[in-house]
Amino acid sequence: MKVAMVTPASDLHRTLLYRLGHVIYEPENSIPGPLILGKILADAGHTVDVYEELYRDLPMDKVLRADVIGLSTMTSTAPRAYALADYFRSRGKRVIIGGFHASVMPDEAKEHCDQVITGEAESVIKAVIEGASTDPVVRGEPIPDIDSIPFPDYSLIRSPVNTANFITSRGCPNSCSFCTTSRMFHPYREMSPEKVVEAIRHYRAQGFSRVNIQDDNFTANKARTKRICRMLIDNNLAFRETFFFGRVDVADDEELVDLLQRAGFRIILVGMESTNQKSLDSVDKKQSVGSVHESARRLTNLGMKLSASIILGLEYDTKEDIARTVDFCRSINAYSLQPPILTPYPGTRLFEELRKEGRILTEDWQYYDMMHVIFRPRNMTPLDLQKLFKWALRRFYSFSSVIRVLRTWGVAEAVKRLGMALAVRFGSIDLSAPERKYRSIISKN
Ligand code: B12
Ligand code: SF4
Repeated sequence: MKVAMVTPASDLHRTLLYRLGHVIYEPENSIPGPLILGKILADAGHTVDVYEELYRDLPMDKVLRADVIGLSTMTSTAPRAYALADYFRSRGKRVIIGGFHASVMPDEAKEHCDQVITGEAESVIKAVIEGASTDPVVRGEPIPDIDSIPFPDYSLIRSPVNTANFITSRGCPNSCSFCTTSRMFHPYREMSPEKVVEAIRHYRAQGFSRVNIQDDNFTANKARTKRICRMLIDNNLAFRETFFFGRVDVADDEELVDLLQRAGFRIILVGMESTNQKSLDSVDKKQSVGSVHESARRLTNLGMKLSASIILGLEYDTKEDIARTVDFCRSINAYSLQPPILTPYPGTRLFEELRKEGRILTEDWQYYDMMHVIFRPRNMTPLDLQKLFKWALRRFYSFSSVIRVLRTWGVAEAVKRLGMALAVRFGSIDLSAPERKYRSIISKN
């Protein structure tokens, strides 16, 4: 059978402005799930093509050559996935929908397709595509031994990709109330260090010079992380600069930091979230502000590139708290700032709580992208929080920071920072239809 797997992007993320932003901000990369499922289907003898819509429009004529089309959903991409699904079905195609959003809203997704797969789809994808499993909603059970799952196969992708995203564990041992991934991937499972090294060898052989490790917490099991690092160093397989998500407490283990750096794991994204302890506690973060700050400072002092993620809009945060957190990140010379706006994703405890309190402003899912305020915060208006998001970006990616970046990381990074400084200033002048619609939602609240 001929199968196309499509990862859509929302109307907003397909505008010229966002596409330009992607060029500056991140190297082209793909969501791994469809490439794993595609590999399973290709091994079973099907012809598979995988497309991403984030960086380039879909070549519809090619997609429509498939017999079956699989669509991946995040919450913000669900409306676009549904529009595509309706179109593909009108052209006589069989359509399957899966991924994060469809897993928690299967009845909604079902209206637009032939079958929905919820959860991790590896165990059922072949049966569904081949017609052996015909229920309208099929539950994919998590595979306990993730070593047995094939690597994402980048030879199947027909869209531009220059970085291989790869995940070496599934889920997270913690359970923060806003988090969707720890619910989607449950229980927490780890790939063996041997398998991780095999994957890195595989991506090197495929010609990749960059890999992003997309585990929710690559350092959750420090002994395993150390073993992976040692094996990469011993086999001379380290990439120059690998990105990963970690807990800030890696800083407490200098041996680990040293091994990570020697194995090329130099860009760490850490969820620092807030400088307000009550806010941290409100989302079950189980960390103290003081220790997070101390560890973050130590990480930058030890030469790691720290991508600081702070959540804007936590229950008890005030404008002053947010300003203090941004300034702290500047003061320690964090490599980048990610200020996602708190987003109550359907399926999380947070969504249920805010809905019960009547604080959800819209269920137009396209705005659930962590860049739009879609709930009423406790200590400020939604518009104030939306403005703070833009302020945080402008404050961190200031023109004066370009000099600091030049001194710390050199010319290439300084040029990138200059691009960001321009983008966060002029990017807010967005006249696209989705932004106009959003402004009308937020101004009423
Ligand atoms: C890599 C990644 C990206 C990459 C690549 C994404 C892309 N090109 O679209 C980049 C950095 C570009 C990105 C961007 C965004 N991302 Co992102 N991303 C991730 C990340 C960190 C890892 C993905 C991964 O490796 N997962 C592991 C694999 C195994 O899972 P999977 O790909 O989801 O696939 C499995 C299932 O979902 C299912 N499945 C998936 N697709 C399909 C399709 C079919 C047909 C079927 C049957 C099953 C199925 O089966 C797969 C195998 O088990 C996840 C977090 C996470 N841990 O998942 C966030 C995550 C998916 N992203 C998220 C968000 C919000 C975004 C952005 C909106 C952020 C932003 N503000 O720009 C954008 C939207 C991009 C878009 N397409 O419009 C959220 C989604 C939350 C939600 N519930 O909707 C997540 C969960 C992070 C979070 N905050 O919790 N992202
Ligand atoms: S630590 Fe991160 S990945 Fe783990 S539950 Fe909390 S937010 Fe989710």
